[in-house]
Amino acid sequence: MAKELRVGVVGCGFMGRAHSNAYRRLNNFFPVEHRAVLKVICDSELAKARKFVEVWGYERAESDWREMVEAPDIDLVDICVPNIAHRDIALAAAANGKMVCCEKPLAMNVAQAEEMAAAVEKAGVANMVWFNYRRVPSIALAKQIIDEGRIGRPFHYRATYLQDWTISPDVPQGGDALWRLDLSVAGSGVTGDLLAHSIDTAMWLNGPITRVVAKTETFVKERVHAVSGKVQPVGIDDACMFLAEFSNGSMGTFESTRYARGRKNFNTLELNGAGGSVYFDLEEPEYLQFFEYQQLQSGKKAESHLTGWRKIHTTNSEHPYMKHYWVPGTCIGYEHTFLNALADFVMGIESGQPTQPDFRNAVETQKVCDAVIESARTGQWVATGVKL
Ligand code: SOE
Repeated sequence: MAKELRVGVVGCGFMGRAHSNAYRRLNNFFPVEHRAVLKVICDSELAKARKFVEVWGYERAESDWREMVEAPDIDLVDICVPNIAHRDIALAAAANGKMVCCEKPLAMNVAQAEEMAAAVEKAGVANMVWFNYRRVPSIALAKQIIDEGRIGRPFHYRATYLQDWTISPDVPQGGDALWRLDLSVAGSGVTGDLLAHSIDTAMWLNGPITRVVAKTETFVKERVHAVSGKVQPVGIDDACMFLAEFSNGSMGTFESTRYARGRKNFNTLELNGAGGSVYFDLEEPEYLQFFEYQQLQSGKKAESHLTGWRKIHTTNSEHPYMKHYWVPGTCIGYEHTFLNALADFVMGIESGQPTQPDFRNAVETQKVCDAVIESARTGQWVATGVKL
C-alpha cells in the first residue's frame, strides 16, 4: 500500500496554486511510493483558504500556520508566503519534525537562511527550496551536456531575467499582491526575486561564484503603500546588473529588471566553453540550443561547412523528465517544473539521496544575493564566501 505524504501548504497565491497542482498530479505521472494527500491549506484570510479547498481539493482550511505546523496529520509543510514569513514557519515546522519545502528565495538574508538550514539539519527532516527552473527539461539537459564535458573549459556565463510589470509609478507597493515591491517584506527586489533563480541555475551548471560587483537602480523612488495608503519611499532594487567570477576561472554577467518593456518573464542563459556552448530561453522552453565545436569522443574539431547551432527539441523520452509525460514531439509547460521538482523531492526521500537544492544549498545562493546587494551599496567587489 502506498505511503501517504500528507501536505500542509501555507499561502494561497501564485505559488500556492503552482505547488497544489504539483501535489495533485504527482501520482498521475511519477511512479513514486508515496501518495500526496492535500490535507491543509492555510491562509491568514480564512475565506481565501476555504475557496482554495473547493478549487484544489484540500481536506480543510486553516488561518493560523502555527496550528498547522503542529497538526499530527501533516508530514510536509510547504511555505508559499512572502519572504518575511519563511524563517518563522520553517523553524516551527522543523521543530515539530515536519519535512519542509520553501519557496525561493529561502530567506530575507544569509543570517536567516543559515538559521533555517541549521534547523532542518538539527531536526533531521527532508527539505527543499523550489528553484523550479532547474527542472525545465532543457535546462536539465544543459546540465547533462556540461557534466559530460561537451562544453570543455568554460569562459563565459551570461544570464538575463527581465520583466516589465512595475514600470508604471501608479503601481502600489505592499499588500498581498505587491509585497515583492516592499523591501521590509521581500528583503530585496529583483535580486532575491529573479536573480536568485539565475544564480541558483548558474552555480548548478557552472559551479561556485566567488566574487561579484554590482549596480542596482530604483527607478520609481516613491509608491503608495497598498496597506497604509501612504506614499512611501521604495527600498527595493528595481533593476540589478552584476559581474561575477566563478571558481572555475570563467566570468559571468547577470542582468535583471522589471522595467524591460515587453519582456514578461524573459529568462535566458548561455555558457560558452572551448569545446561548445549552450543557450536557453524560457520563452521557448522546449528548446535547448547547443553548439558543438569539439567532438567529445575523438576530441576532434567538429566545425565544418555544416557547422551551426543545434536547436534540440527537448521532448524525447531520452531527455530529462520527458519519459513521464507524452509522446516525443509533444511539450510540457511551466507548471510541470514544479511537478518535476516535487517528484525529485519524493524520490530523494525514497532513495535516501536527498534532492537538491536543499536549504543548505540555497544558503549559498543567498550568499551571492547578499554580496550583490552589498556590492551595489559600496561600489566594491565583494567576496561571496560560497562553499559548494
Ligand atoms: C515575479 O513576478 C515572479 O513571479 C517570481 O516571483 C517567480 O519566482 C518567477 O519565476 C516568475 O516571476
